[in-house]
Amino acid sequence: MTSAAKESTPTSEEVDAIVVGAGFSGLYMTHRLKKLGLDVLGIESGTDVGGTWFWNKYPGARTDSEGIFYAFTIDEELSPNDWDYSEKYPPQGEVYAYLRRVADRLELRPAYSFSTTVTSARFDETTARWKITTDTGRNINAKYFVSAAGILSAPVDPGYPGADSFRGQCVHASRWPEEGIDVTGKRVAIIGTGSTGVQLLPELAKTAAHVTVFQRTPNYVLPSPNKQYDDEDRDYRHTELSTIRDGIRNSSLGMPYTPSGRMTMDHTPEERIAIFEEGWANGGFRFLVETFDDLWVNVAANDEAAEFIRNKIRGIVDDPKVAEQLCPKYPYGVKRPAQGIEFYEAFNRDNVSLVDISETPIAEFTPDGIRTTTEDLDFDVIVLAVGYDAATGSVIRMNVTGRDGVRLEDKWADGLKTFLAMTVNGFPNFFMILGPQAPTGNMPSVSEGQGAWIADIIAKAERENADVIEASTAAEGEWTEHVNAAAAMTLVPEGAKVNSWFLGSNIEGRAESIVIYMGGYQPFFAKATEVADQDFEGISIS
Ligand code: NA7
Repeated sequence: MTSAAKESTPTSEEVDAIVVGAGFSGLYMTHRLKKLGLDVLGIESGTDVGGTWFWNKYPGARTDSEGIFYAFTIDEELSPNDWDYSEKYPPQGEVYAYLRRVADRLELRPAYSFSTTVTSARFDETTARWKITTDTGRNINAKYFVSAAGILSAPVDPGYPGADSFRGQCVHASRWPEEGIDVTGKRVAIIGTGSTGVQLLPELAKTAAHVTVFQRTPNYVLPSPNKQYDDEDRDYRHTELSTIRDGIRNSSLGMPYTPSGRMTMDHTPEERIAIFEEGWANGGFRFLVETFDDLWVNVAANDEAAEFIRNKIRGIVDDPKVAEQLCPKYPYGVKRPAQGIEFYEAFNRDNVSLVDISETPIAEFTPDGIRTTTEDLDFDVIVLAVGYDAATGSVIRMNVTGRDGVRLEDKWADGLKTFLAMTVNGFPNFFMILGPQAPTGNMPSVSEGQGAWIADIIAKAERENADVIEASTAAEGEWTEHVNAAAAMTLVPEGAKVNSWFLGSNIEGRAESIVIYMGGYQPFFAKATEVADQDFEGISIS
């Protein structure tokens, strides 16, 4: 090699582990790997830690999980009683502040390269190292490569014709600018009625001249009974931390809610209504978990819940035509239901209107706004609340290539395959947190549980001086079969008809494949623990 050629060869950095992402999952993983004594490089495309809570700065953004359990359990370093969220469903700013505090206390920032995006990751079989490249021109070799890049972080681009011609401001809600958008007196469009659109509408309607909601599929929006936490709430969290955590460990959604033990059709119509009313008052995921145990599996039971919610919508929304347009006609829970604060009530305002784009689709963006198949509407601001390529998107977009040059995207082309959602055959020393086939619900609980399991297997490999950790084809096949069977026992596959991200059905051309593990949080971690206790059976550490 000539000296000129040598000079132009980009130099490679060597680290033990790369962790992509600085949200709940990435911060926890980086902390655990650093504690093992590994040289860890965190890579984060944002300018700061926070992940979801760094990006989603749109008005109204807040958790659907209660603050008392939306946190880590790393007590030694974090002194959990030194902080409290001020509200039951903490707003974005408070969760962002919490994660910044975590990063400071655990001294994680120095491990991170911010404003950096991984552009490719390739497993080099001769050196058993991952070769990572970034958009900032870095080439890094790492023994371990962990994607903590987020379950809902790869935004969908709806690709409307004429999008570039629009003269106003158009923004994906998850890229809301730091300085905010002043919508006072402006004409605003919100496209999408998932959790994001549902949180945005009431907030923007407070000051905008007019907000037009473009709805393709109506959502089930459960109330979010928010409140300021008082001293009693704080005392409860401080003194009952272990009870709350036991509740999480034994739960289906990583939330300390106890299933009712009731079946819907065992009750009279009057009893059912009374129980649903209580669930509605408790709001959010409590409705799903605490009313009846069969809403996700029994069509008749689901019909009862769905009709109860539709009647609530009809009762809240004054205009019967709008109310009917807002009523979902598919089973409750097969698409991620949203939680809202006065979402349906917002449609009673004079400055809010609904365009049902299942009837009159958006044809194109124009310089002045949006053209549907029947009308032209002018806007100053268009907000895209159109969702994400869930779980797979953030991983696939890193162009991950494993053994024999196989791309992860191609491996998953006919359907998702993992072992325990965290490892993939053919992709040695690669791990995912909140990747496909993971349980869903309270995300910090899942992040921490998966991060701990990954830290344990890496610790074992390090103790044994092993080069390669790799799930077997058989283990991957059995787990995937189990994940698919668990989904088939529920009504969730029905969501494919209404673009549910639970099945990847919101992504054009994507093979339908269940993205989340429907078996639940407790069974997932029971299985992961069993595998670990049996010397990580199904995974070769060699
Ligand atoms: P979601 O829940 O995936 O919702 C996206 C919304 O955007 C949904 O109403 C979609 O309608 C709509 N959408 C998507 N693409 C289009 C196009 N091309 N045109 C019109 N409307 C469209 O995303 P969110 O950001 O609201 O929430 C994500 C998660 O964050 C949520 O599930 C919680 O876990 C927290 P569709 O239903 O596909 O007809």
